[in-house]
Amino acid sequence: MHFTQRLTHFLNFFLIISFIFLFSGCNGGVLCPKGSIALEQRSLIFISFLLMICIIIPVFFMTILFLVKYRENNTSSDYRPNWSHSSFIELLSWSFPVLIIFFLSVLSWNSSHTLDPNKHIISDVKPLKVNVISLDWKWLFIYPDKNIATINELVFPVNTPIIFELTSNSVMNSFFIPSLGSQIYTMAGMKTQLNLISNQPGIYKGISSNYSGQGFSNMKFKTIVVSNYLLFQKWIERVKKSSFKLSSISDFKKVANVSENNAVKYYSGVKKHLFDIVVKEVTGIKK
Ligand SMILES: [Cu+2]
Repeated sequence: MHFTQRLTHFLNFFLIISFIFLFSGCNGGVLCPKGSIALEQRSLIFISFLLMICIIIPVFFMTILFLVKYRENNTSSDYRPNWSHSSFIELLSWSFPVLIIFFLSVLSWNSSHTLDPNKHIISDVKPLKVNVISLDWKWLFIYPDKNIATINELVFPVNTPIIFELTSNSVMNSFFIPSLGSQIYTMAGMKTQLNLISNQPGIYKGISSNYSGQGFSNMKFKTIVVSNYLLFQKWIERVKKSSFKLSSISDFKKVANVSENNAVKYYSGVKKHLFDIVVKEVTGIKK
């Protein structure tokens, strides 16, 4: 095979591979944001990526350049065995990394403040509170203002800021809806907070992105973002028809029992302040 032929083969292969990588990412991951928080996080990823490309591309070119220029059978270039220092090269090779580190640090500083998970999302719509408790191996979602709870199903209306309060009844887990951005840890005896919004109705996958034992791989939940408040209200009514209740700690303990591959389950009543009780229970402070 000729060199040019081989090169075109390689370039074709490279093109196909890059297309696969470019478009396969777009089925519900962080690169396919559905809410304003996730959108900002994606641009952060892109900007950092582009900045780092500014270093990587010249390095690739220089590698080829040096290989060609300093090959053994090159007789046309200068031979300077005593050369030892160039301020120009020093300046070039230090200034770019310093500049990029500077830009990246400014970027990270700013975005870690604007995208702080504790920060409430500004909107005209009244925010919705959801308490999240990670169990072995399922997710319990409590809607404290609606007096309902579910296992492995999260439903909320579009364009409504959601204030999540999260904890764990067992080991550490990580709550993550990739399409909406911002993963956050759930820890026993601790409360973490997360503010998210979805600007597009749809069904998004939710996962635990922190390994937590043998049932972990099926510890997934569905996030259903409905297109209006009426549909949300209808869903609440459906949950309220359930005959299951979480009206006492012993009810909760039964739910919290270790189990794998859990189906969606609705609870039409929830003990008041159950979330705070679970947080305190674990720490042993029972006053
Ligand atoms: Cu902690």
